[in-house]
Amino acid sequence: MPDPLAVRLLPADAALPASHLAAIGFGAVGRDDLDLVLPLPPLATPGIEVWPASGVVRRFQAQGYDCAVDDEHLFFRRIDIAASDIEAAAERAYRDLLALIGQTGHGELLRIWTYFDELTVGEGDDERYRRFCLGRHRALAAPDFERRLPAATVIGTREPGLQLYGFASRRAGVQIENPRQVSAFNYPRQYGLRSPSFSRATRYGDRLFVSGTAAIVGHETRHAYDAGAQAHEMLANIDALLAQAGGDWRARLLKLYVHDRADAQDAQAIVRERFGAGAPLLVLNGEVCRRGLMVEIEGVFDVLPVEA
Ligand code: 3EB
Repeated sequence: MPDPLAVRLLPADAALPASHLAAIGFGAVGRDDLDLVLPLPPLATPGIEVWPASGVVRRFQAQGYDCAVDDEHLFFRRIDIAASDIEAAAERAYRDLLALIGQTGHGELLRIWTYFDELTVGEGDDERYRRFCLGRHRALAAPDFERRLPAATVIGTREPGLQLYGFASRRAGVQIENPRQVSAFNYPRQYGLRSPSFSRATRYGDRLFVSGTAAIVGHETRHAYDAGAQAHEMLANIDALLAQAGGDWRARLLKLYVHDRADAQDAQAIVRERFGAGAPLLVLNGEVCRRGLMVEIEGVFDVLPVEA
């Protein structure tokens, strides 16, 4: 396959290519031809992420998911507006997802995004994000499952409901962990009854799917409530991860999540300092998985050819 899952950031009003696996919007988009519109208001230039297909696309529904498949990939998405018990909803969604990929033969999960409301509401082990992690873990736990976890993002929205999308393949990706961070699946007990089930990144051919990355070093939050210092720390994490993946990488899509609108400009400037003024960057208003974390970044990267 020439260039699988070559996502592009397009202007919010761009026409969709005739054949695409998925098109995702953010905030009030004013159009109805997208596969999913997430309630995350853009805090800079709005855009849509478009995932081109390789080959003919077939759309169908199965296991509570709306799906699209091309020659090798499965796009899946689910909207569960009634997900008030987040632990049960997460377990259901991830169990159904495993059933789905078993059914279609796309057994390798590459990348998952999950969004829900009131992310950090509740105390201690009752916090909704931690209960989400519990339900997800219950669905995914199996012998050696930590070695096969997809890259992931979990971000809080202001609208009720659980929304989830991602990609699976017939071909496996390669798990990449970050030497600067404890693997999330090995976080200690203090962050919840079950650790978050995701990998820091998935390498898939010449492409790297980087999980949501915050100002966590080891397993601890750095610079709590300081968006500027956290932006630098999260970029140091990204650089460590890219180095660990090997080679030189160019960003083809970056998403910066900012908890407070007031921090958007500074955080964006810090990211553009690192990736360039013209980097394909979406800045979105959303809540990060721990109180005190003000910013998070994720990305899709391409490996650069080695100079002869
Ligand atoms: C962190 O590193 C920040 O639970 O799937 C980032 C990306 C985070 C994914 C997840 C959580 C998740 O722990 C939070």
